[in-house]
Amino acid sequence: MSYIETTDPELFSILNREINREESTLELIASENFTSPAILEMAGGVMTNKYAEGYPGKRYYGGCEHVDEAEELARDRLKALFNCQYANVQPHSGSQANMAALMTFLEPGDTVLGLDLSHGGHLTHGSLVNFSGQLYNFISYHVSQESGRVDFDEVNQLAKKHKPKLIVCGGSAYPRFIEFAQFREVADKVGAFLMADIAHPSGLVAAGVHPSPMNYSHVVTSTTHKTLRGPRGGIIMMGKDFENTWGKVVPKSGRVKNVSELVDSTVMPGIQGGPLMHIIAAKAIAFGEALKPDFKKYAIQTVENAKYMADLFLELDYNLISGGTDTHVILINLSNKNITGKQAEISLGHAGMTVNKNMVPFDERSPFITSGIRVGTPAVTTRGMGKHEIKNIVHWIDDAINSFDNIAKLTKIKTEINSLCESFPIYPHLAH
Ligand code: DSN
Repeated sequence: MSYIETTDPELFSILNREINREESTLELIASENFTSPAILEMAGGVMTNKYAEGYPGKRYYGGCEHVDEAEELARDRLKALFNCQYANVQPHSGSQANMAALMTFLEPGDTVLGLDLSHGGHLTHGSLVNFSGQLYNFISYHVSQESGRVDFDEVNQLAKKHKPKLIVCGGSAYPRFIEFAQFREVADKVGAFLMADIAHPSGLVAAGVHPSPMNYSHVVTSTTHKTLRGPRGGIIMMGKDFENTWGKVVPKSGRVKNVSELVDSTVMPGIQGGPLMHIIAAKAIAFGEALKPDFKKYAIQTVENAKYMADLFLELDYNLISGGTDTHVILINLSNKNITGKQAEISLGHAGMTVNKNMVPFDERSPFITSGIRVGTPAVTTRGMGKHEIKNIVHWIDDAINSFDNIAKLTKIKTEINSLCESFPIYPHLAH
């Protein structure tokens, strides 16, 4: 029985429409996924009621004995998953995780290098409309026009010229492995910290199908809901904690000895108050799931599906940034297909496939129109789809792009997709 159905039919019907949308369409947004029913249950559980400002064993509120257990388990599992010495599971989101990491290592006005948003970076990597670009002197590096990969000649030049205090690597639309070792080499040359934002590939890193940043980065941030397949949230990790004696991390308090203590205090009380304990407990479930062998199979299949999808797109004369993918992300420049990213997003939406329009490197269109789309395989792989379905999906995408003004054709594709989706249910226990 649903309590929402009885107490708030209006919201119940909205919820059911969303369940039906998720079940009956193909989710191809690279940053989305479907959590397990266990994670959904915990995220909707009673721990939402608990105030627990502080950290396990050091809270500002009574009655924290059980949420302490959940947070300790989340931290321990996260450390085991990424083989790291320090973990903070409290950031409410990836942006909060990045804000805390930057505020730990930097003072306002410090110089930082980050990947340009329109070349695959992220808002929190120095965009002027974001706190990062407003508080710090971010200098953007780019991908090379020829290879679509990070232009390390430029990164080296910028590092030499601007002497950044920190370099951020990673992004939201970068189809290739993040080059942690190369970034660390640049950082060492100029005495900069290296921060790796692995929000996108963290599930692949956990499963060992993407290189790990832990031995190269001073600090690592991620979301928990993309390839990692947990509840929506953020995390901060350090492969190895180090003493605050490097002379560059400014002590926020005389009592702080290690950098991990600085990160903890920057998250809370620095930028957040009460942690979302229901979400932290749900993160613990997700990390537990990711430690199991099935998760590795899922991560391998996610990348295989993306590589196969990329090959099929290339056969159909699509222009893929960097010529393919190493991960779950494919970034397509649609300029040779006479359609904008915005038109493609709308057309695919009518056909029952969800993607997002995306700037491509050197894009001449605005972020509201764009020349590209970003496509990802984590969610369809979680549903159990493999090569056979991927082949159909690419043909449907191609048809929807070629027939973007033909509503009858798009509706026919949607019917076929609805029928495929019925064979790959996500949450049968929620069906009405
Ligand atoms: N919005 C996320 C994404 O789609 O990649 C990044 O924060």
